[in-house]
Amino acid sequence: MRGDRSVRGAMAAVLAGCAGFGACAHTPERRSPHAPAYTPPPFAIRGDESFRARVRQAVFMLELTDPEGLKIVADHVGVIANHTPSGMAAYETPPTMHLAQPTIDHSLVWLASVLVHEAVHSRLYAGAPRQPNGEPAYDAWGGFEAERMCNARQLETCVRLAAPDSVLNHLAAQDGTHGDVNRDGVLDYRDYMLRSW
Ligand SMILES: [Ca+2]
Repeated sequence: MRGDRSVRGAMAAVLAGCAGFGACAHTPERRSPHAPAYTPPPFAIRGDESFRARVRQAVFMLELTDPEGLKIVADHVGVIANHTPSGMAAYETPPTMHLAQPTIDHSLVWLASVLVHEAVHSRLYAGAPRQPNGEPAYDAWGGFEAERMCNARQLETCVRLAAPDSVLNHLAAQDGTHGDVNRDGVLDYRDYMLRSW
């Protein structure tokens, strides 16, 4: 919440600075160093206003404390959409991150770290070798080893964001199999449908 107000405050300051002049002479060069420009993220955020505000807050948190993590999102995600369940549709054009309500309602630190986790899936998808059908193997970007890589980067974000020990311990204890919801050793559509996040 604090981060979003800061963004709005900075925007309001810039707007207020222009409002007093008949012909606005505002240029980037003349902008006060205390009123940084607000640069919208290079991905679309699709959902109602509360969803978009919550995602913007998480993005702003990353901008402040894990800009490298935010760059992964910016480079590999085209749309962040309110959708059940959560997951990364890396194969869509543009790559689309789905976020369900339980993830949105989680702590802001957790949400910010999920943005990075899902973006790493998309980065893996983009970099994986293609099969004859033009698609990478699912394991290369969504399998157990891929999940471990995403969890590791998510943990790094959580450390940078000073997440509570409970969150750090939860992530550190993950073995990459959380997506196998029915615990049958196989990741497939049934697990996707059973997701509670
Ligand atoms: Ca399964």
